[in-house]
Amino acid sequence: MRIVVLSGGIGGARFLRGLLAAVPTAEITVIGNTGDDITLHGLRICPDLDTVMYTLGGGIHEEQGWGRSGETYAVAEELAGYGAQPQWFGLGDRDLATHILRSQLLAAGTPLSAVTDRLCARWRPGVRLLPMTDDPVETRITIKDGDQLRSVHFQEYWVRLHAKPEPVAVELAGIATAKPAPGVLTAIAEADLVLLAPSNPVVSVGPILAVPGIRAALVDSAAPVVGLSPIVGGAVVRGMADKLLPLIGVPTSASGVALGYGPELLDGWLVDTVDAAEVDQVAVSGIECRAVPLLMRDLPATVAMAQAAVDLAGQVAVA
Ligand code: FO1
Repeated sequence: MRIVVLSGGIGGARFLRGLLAAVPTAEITVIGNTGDDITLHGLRICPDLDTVMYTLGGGIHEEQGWGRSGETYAVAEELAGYGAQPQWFGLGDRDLATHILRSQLLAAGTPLSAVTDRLCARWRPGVRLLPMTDDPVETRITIKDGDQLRSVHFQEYWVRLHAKPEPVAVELAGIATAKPAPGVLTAIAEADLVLLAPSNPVVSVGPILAVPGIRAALVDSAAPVVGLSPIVGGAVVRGMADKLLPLIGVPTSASGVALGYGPELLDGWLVDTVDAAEVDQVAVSGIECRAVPLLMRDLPATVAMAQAAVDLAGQVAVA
C-alpha cells in the first residue's frame, strides 16, 4: 500500500512513528512542511524535516520532540561568547552538523530534496521524506507590537516570543512561485491513501496545501484523503494553533478544522472521543467522520489511531 502523509511539527513526526508500526509493509512518502525553515548563523535549518528524520531515524531528543538526543551546546556557548545573534534558538552541537552539511550542499547548488535524501541516507527513517518544495518559502506572522504592526519569522514568533504577541496575519512569503518538489505530485498521483497528520493546520499542513498544485492534486486524487484532528476538546494538544486558527477564519474545534479543510479535500476525518458530539456536523458536509482516541500518550495509542485512519480510508474508498 502506498501512503502519502502531509506532516509538520512534533505531532506529525510522532504520528508517523505509529503509522510505520501500524502498517509496516506500506511504502510511506512524507511531504514535509518547509515554511518553518530559517537561516541562522549562515546555516539553513529545516525543523519539520529534521524532526521527522530524527524521530523515525532514532536520533531525536525524545522529551523535546526536536533536536538531537545526547546533545551538547559548546558551539552555542562559544557563539554567545562572541555575542553572536540570535541566541534565542537552541542549536546543539550534533544538530549543527546537520545544518552545516545541508548548508554546504545547498551552497553547492544541490536542491533541498536531494539534500534531504543525502541526510536521510544516514538516518534511514523508513519513509521517503520530501520537502513540500525546493523553493524558499517562509512563514511569517504579523504581530501587534504596541501600536505598530511588525512581521516576524514564525520561529521568532514561536521560540523567542512564545506566541505571546497578538497575531494579526499569517503570510507564506514565496509561496506564489513555489513549485512542488520533485516526486511530490507523482507520489500523490500514485497514492492508495493520503493522510493529513495531526499537525498545525495553519503553519504545518497549511503551507503544504498552499504550494501551487498540491491541493488540486489531492482534490483530484482517486485516493481517499483522511485527516486526524490536532484539536481535542476545543484545545490544542501542543503548540499554538489556537492562536492562529482565528486568522484563517477556522474555529478551534475538531469539526471546525475539518470544515476548514473542506469536503472537496477531505474524504474522512478522525476526532477524539471527547468530541464525538461533533461527528454529525462533519458528516453532514460529506466527510466520513469517526470518534476515536487521538492522544498519542504512547506508541500503542499512536498505532491505534494510525490504524483507525487507515481503516476509515478503506471504508470511504469503497463508499
Ligand atoms: N523549539 C523551541 O521551542 N525552542 C528552541 O530553541 C528550538 C530550537 C530548534 C532547533 C532546531 C530545530 O529543528 C527545531 C527547534 N525547535 C525549537 C522546534 C521548532 O521551533 C518547532 O519544532 C517547529 O518549527 C514547529 O513545527
